[in-house]
Amino acid sequence: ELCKGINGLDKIVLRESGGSSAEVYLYGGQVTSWKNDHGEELLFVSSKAIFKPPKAIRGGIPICFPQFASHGGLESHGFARNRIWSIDSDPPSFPTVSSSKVFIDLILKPTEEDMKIWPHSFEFRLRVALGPGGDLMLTSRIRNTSADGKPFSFTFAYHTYFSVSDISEVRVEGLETLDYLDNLQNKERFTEQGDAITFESEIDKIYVSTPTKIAILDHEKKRTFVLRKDGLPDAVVWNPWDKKAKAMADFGDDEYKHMLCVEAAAVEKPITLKPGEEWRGRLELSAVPSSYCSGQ
Ligand code: TA6
Repeated sequence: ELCKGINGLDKIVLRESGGSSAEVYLYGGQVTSWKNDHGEELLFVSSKAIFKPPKAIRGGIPICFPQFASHGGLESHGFARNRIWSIDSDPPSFPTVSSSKVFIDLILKPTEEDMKIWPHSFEFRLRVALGPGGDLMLTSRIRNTSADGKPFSFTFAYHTYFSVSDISEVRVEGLETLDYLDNLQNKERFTEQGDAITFESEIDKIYVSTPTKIAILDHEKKRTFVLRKDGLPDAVVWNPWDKKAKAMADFGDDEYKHMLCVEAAAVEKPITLKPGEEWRGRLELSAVPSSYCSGQ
């Protein structure tokens, strides 16, 4: 249902019959909560997050569009996460065969102001859905609605903040041996080592040409997040660690221990749309019990 969230910002609460739930703020079209059927919060939102435009909400699933980071001259991560989205009352039929009955459709179109900084007209339709087992599904459909015949290019990410019990006991599987651009080393290209990724310091890597499925194993919670993506060839892994955490006003000094960003993205190769063309990017998250023990 539509209700008032923090600072009176509008948010939609989705409840699934099995007990799982999700919350989406119209501000940023941003998911800020995803709970399993035991009411456990699966996403991280900083206790110091600022729910006040134009500051992006620190946590949940920020939508990075029309650019990821500063790959295109706009403000970091574009402006979609800094805008108030609308509820899309008459979405064109959603071809995805998601069996979910519980969803909300949001839409974002550029304002005059936006057209000054990014002179392209688009319609960005976002569907946030809860599946029968509590899976969270996000589908973005971005259409070039320019009348001037001009194509446009963009980069994109679902900047997902996962809640983890202890970052030093988390492993990520599915990215080993892949190439990545290291944001901490001038975006230089490297190849990842041969086994699961573990964390003992700041990481900011854009893995390119990644598989559709990535697993994030939380030892203490005996829980695995499974991230499935479609139309999003890259995956960004980020943890600010202690120094960077302290430097962020909207992030608690110790909170880096309890979060990890694994972001389904299209960064290395921008997406180009001719007028009338539509791009679709899907993210499906599930949280399953896992018998993983660290050091395995
Ligand atoms: O996703 C990684 C990243 O690009 C990092 O470089 C860091 O800047 C992070 O995003 C957070 O960006 P933000 O603009 O939300 O503070």
